[in-house]
Amino acid sequence: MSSQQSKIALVTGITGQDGSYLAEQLLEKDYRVVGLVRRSSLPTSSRIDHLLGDLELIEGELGDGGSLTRAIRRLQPDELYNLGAQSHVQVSFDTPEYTADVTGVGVLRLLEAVREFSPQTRFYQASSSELYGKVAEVPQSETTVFHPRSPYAVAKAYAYYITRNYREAYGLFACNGILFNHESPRRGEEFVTRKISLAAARIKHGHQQTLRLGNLDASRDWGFAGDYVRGMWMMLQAETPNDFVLATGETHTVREFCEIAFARLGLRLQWQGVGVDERGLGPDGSVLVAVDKQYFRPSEVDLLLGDASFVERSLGWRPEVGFAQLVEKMVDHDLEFTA
Ligand code: NAP
Ligand code: F7E
Repeated sequence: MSSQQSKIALVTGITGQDGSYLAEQLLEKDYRVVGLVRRSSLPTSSRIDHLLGDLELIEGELGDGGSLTRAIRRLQPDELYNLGAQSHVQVSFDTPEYTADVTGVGVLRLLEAVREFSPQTRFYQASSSELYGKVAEVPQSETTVFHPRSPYAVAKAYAYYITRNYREAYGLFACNGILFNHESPRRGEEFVTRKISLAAARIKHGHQQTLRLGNLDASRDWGFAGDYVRGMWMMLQAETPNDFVLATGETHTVREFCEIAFARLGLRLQWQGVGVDERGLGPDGSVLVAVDKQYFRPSEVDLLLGDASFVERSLGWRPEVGFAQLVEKMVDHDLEFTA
């Protein structure tokens, strides 16, 4: 395809985990990829530095409708992937109003600009399994009722419904991808999987001694981000717009994630409270995982397990990377990263 015929994709949140994988995949498909980035005093492009020669970046802020409208009006993108958000659940308890504005109302700002200036644009909204919260059934599918448990999840509920509403009211091609947790070596360091893979690597190198975590019994359906961004693209190629769950269909606890991560590096784990010495180490130098209340949330999501059979039936999507493979991929990366 020549560059004149290339489809244009606008990606918000391009500097984040998913944005970087999606940009790679779109460039491989010969898209013209434009990323919306917010101004910052220091560069935030570490995840996309290897792509900078092939990408276009424009400044924009989900809290500022004018900047979004200008970008959409000028570009007239074929596809718009809204991955930008204040995406951390615990942070949303400390900044609920900001989270509502960026993660919730930001979606309305984008949809209004699309409706007004680029109604042919196909729109992807990054919805989340956090919508299920205190789950009404196991596993969770497109028909499971929502019970959000954090300001983040409530903001995502607004975003989900306004996306559906613009599809029904104005006929926009607008899809919600209800994605269960997905991780990678590019995952933010404040999310539990990356915190564990980094800690395991640093402990192996002798740079860190113990690991402090919150709720070890929380259970998540964890997949690989590269698989999930492939699903985002597939949703926007469908004949008709719809809402789709992406998940692996397996759930594992934070404790299990730790066990596989530390075993990968030949490190033995010692859970808090059993035979710990004055340095915080377990017997024979085994590594201590301590529970720290500061990481507990005011209301927790105990268990998520997704049913992705609808997307498999209708679009043929299924994940390729399994749980143990994901953990090992992250730990292997971080062993080198922290050397
Ligand atoms: P992430 O790594 O935290 O990236 C978030 C992105 O949003 C970053 O590029 C960030 O830019 C940008 N952003 C934050 N505030 C913004 C603002 N006010 N205006 C414009 N951009 C802003 O998130 P992710 O893991 O890639 O997730 C992508 C999307 O999927 C998010 O909407 C998230 O809520 C949702 N989601 C994620 C998961 C998951 O397991 N990863 C599951 C379901 C849904 P900076 O680099 O400048 O901070
Ligand atoms: O927590 C528990 C914590 O912060 C997972 C976001 O991408 O996925 C992500 O949200 C679980 C929770 O992710 C620590 O209490 C224990 O039960 O890695 P997390 P999350 O809250 O599931 C969803 C689908 C999104 O949409 C979000 O954008 O792990 N946990 N100890 C801990 N969590 C953290 N962060 N840190 C700990 O020390």
